[in-house]
Amino acid sequence: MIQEDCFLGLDLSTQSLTAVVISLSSGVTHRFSISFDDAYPSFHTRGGVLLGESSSEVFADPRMWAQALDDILTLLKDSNLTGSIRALGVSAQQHGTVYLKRTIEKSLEGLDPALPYHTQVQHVFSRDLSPVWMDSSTHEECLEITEGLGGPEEVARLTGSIATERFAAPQIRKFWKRHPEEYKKTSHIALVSSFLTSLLLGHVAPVDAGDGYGTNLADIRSGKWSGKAAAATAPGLMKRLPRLLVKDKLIGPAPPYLANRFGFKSDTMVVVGSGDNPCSLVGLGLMGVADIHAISLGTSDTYFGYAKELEDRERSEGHIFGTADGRFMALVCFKNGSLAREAVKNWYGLSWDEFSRILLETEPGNQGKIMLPYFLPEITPLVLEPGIRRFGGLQAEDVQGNVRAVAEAQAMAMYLHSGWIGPRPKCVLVTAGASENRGLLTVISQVFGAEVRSFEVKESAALGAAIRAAYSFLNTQRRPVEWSDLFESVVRPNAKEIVRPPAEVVGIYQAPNGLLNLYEACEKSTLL
Ligand code: XUL
Repeated sequence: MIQEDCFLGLDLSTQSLTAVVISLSSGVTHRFSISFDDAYPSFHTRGGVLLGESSSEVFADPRMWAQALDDILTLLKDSNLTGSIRALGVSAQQHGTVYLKRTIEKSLEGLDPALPYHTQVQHVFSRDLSPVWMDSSTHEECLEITEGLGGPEEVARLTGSIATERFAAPQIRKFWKRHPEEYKKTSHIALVSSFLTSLLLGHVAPVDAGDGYGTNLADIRSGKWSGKAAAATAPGLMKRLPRLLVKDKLIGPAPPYLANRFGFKSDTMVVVGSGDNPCSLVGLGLMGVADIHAISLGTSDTYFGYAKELEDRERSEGHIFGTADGRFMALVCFKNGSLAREAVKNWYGLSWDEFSRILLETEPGNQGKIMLPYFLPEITPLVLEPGIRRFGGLQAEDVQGNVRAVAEAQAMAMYLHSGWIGPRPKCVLVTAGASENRGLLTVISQVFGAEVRSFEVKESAALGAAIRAAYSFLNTQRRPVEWSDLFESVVRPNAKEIVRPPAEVVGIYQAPNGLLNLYEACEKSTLL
């Protein structure tokens, strides 16, 4: 029997590791997922992370990620899938940094196929825990970097974002300031995506521009690390950074460990890894498409869209990242995503079905009742002290009012903070865990006044990583494909829900004195 070419995408998110296998004729053929809290109790994570001394410090143990990689590849092997994978790619939560000693290269070269990854790489870390994207403890370092680079506008112009608490540069600076000896012992600083890719590749992997531009360290015009930004961050940083690739490419064949331990073919290729949002852009079929935007409703909520050219816009929030085709994407990130929705659901002992039904049955505009849902410190707008604020007579015991208020707040914050990206989209694609909640899709379509679509395959980041592997592999094999060919075969057939808002409802939010205006005023009053 001739086995069809398959491609594997892995997505290491905040709470889980997911694998998606695709074939060009059948689309998504297999999905697997491992939840960190359930599978690895000895790491004591909650929601996949560990809190530091203060709740603004948030970490994860990279050994847990290595163990999860071993376990998911074993699942794929036990399902007889690894032998048909022609190329694979990694997607991962963005911004987290992994600190590696010089010995990493030797450890990866000498991996023994009888043993799992984590027992063999446990001593290669010069920093035990990796700070992740939820960490907001580096405000001071952001101010120092901003001063070093000549002000916030200059940092945003150079690197695509103002100095941002969760990004690699301020995190590295904090590590260097507090632990100079450990910093000295660090030979390589990987991002989560390049760390996982390094394990698969057998040596230290490059970083792509999707993830690399989310560091405050790259010059987004030249596509190179910025010596100036590195110098403003920590001494000797340039030589510790991996190679930066502006466009996707295959970075090597799978090493013998992958063949001998998991049954991959020795010519299985590895594509450069990327962040979960740049991968979702691909998994939603949005490469080259600027008039449709996307929302990912995961642990974080993100709003993003593709941009062919870099436009010089005044901007103090939101980010510019690279894309697989060497172009750009604009993104805004909200920390109070699924954790805020879940907290409100749990206050009232509701199921997700009941939560959704309340959103479908309650009046749009919530009779002017508003919540600012900062259960955790918020990224957009920047709120370092968490707290829930209620306005317009919203009472804590009002179940329906609070459910509607948290969903409307999240959708309105996305609308208000995404205006800088460009013309409003004609359609919004919604993905990740909560995209199966019809109530949330309906509220988003009402606030945006746009058609909203969701997909059968909610794991768009892992799917995007698989598509990126397929694209690079097939084009390198002289079997040219366009992104749109791949989207036709594996993304579009999966559309599941389409929600269109009635015109009279949109006015409730978007009219000059509508709820969006009121929400903006509430936000401003608490930020001052
Ligand atoms: C994006 C961001 C998050 C992480 C976690 O800037 O911080 O979306 O990628 O998934």
